[in-house]
Amino acid sequence: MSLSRRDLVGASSLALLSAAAVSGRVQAQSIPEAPTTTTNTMQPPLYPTSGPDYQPVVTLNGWTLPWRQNGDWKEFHLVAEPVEREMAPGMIARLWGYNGQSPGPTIEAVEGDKVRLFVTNRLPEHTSIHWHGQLLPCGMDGVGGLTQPHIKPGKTFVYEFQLMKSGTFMYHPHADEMVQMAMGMMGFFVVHPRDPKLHRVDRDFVFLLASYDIDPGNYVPKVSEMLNFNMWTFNSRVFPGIDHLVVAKNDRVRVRVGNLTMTNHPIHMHGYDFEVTCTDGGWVRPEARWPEVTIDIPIGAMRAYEFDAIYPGDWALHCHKSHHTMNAMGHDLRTFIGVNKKDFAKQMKRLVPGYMPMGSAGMADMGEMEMPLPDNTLPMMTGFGQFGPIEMGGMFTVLKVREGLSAGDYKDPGWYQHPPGTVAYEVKGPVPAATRAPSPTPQTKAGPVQRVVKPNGHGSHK
Ligand SMILES: [Cu+2]
Repeated sequence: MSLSRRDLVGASSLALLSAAAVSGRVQAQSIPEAPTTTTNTMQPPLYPTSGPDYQPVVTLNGWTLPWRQNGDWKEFHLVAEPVEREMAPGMIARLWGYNGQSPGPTIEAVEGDKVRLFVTNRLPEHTSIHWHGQLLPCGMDGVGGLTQPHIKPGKTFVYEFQLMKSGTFMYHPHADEMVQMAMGMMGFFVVHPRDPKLHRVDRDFVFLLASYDIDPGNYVPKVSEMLNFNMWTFNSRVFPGIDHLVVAKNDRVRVRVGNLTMTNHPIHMHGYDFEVTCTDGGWVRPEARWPEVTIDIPIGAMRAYEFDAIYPGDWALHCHKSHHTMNAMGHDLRTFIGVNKKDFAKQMKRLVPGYMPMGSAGMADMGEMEMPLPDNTLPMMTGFGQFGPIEMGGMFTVLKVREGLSAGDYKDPGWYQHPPGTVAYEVKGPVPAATRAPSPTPQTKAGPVQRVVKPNGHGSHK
């Protein structure tokens, strides 16, 4: 039987009032181990071994934090520390994160669970953790200075609360936020419904949007940046380093996205329409949903959308701000479209030996160009598909829907084998010239020629 919200609120407020009395104060020797990882490959979903059943999430290029059951409590141990994150092959960022990576591991639990979260600080400065979206006692809200003393370097704090509702939440510091979020400190917090049949899907993907400003050739983000970010990431990875979303045909799929950048991101998915079913405020009632193909993820917000994967293919999934599907570039790049680069290059080479003209017909040539780059820098647009260069970077990945994948199989199935006759193709042979549109109405001394307007609104020109 599932707990009603009323039961939960009643039971939990009692539990919360007496949490310390029930649990006793935790002693240092009973702190659970802190699992850690330094890899950036997606770990298989962590299926529950006790308690209510649920379909666990998968974290793109990430993992879920194992917990320990201790009496009534699910215990987790997060360690805030400096980490190295490969953003894509060829570029490492020196970030701050949790348990070996940025973002930190995803926390998963069930509505009604009592969770005890240990947080150890191995950063050079103090921190705290805010549990974004959770309903909890004020003193567990993690705002340094306001609801608790800061966690000093070397110290461990404990947060204890009962999970009041299922949904899509996150965690991040509420201490020196400008620095700590710019350095990559964040993670997902998914609470599954107590009733396993409620909001059940077959595959459930999570990723956080983060932005960094890392100058070409550098490793550490500039933390004072307000606007001019150059690395736009899903889970601190950029295309072509972002995992693909691998899905079996006819799966019910949920994608949960949270935004911890300083701008909004219109996330667009090709091939499907879908509905937002959950925000960090809770589940959206079915009668309040509408179809979309792009959803804006506001700053400091989460959105979860769902669809039935009935159309096989390789479908692009990306932020629709075109500069967010680019890797580091000079923002002062001049536009040379329409410039005759031969004459220009001759003059430039006299001034700048080794000057390379580019961009006079657009910038697509940069997608396949092999140009020497500074160390630890990714090409601005890169990545290859089965038909050529994809010319992307940043917030771009692929939804791969395939027939016949078994449940729990997230291996990359390779590129989609298009059925014969279903791919856009080039016309062979002469193509009729485009007909010219009628020229504007001529002016005469007597004034404009009157055009006879037919009832259907079209002019009388032949
Ligand atoms: Cu964006």
